[in-house]
Amino acid sequence: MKTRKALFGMLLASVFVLAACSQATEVAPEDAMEAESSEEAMEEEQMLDEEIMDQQTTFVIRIENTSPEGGLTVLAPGAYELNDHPLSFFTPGEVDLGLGLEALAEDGDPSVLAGSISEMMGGDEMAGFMVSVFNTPVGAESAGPAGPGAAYEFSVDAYPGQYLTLATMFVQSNDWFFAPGEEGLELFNAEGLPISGDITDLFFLWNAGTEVDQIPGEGADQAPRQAGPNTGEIENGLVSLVEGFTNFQILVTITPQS
Ligand SMILES: [Ca+2]
Repeated sequence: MKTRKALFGMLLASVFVLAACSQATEVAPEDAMEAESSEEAMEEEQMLDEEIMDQQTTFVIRIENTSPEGGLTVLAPGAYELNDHPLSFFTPGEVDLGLGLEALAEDGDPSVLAGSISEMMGGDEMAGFMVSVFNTPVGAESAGPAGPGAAYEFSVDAYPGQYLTLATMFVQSNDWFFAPGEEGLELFNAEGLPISGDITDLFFLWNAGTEVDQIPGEGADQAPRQAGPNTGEIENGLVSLVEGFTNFQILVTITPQS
């Protein structure tokens, strides 16, 4: 719900901005002074925007499966979102939002989640927002899972103040996925400099709470063995951190391009 509220807030904010812009062009002569100062304010705001836009940076994000050959870690195609505020595909301690995280976490299908978020935001036209999927391992010819030694990579253009989140399934599970915490990743530090390097520590293994867990790597209802998508006992649980399981190896890096 928090995500929805935040999205709705942003939509409202942009409506007000549009309303303010259209008002500014329809002032009577006696309001000229006021118009002038509001024009100045708008110019100032625009300059500030340009300043921020000048600091736009392209970041390459790499999610690598560093498990040894035959290791339990397999990653699946995932989704990512860029926005102007802290963001997450879920709220820890609450049930799944029903936007498509379930298909991502149970079946490695990020398209439902990316599609419903895009729809909620009115498409990809809003400045500073984007949602998409990463689905083809580096060097592979087509979309598919990333086994030991394989990696996904994608890039985003972001300016100071923006946040990124992403999620990718831990394939040998019923409904587990890797993602950052509730606020996503703040792409610039307090000094306005782009973050860089190994950010694995900012990622966690989450349980979507949508399907009852079986032993990792063995469950008949887990993606590699299930009869079809969305097969398994419904759990109706809460999104939470996976506890007592550490048999996974990933490395996440972020590299700002100069
Ligand atoms: Ca399943």
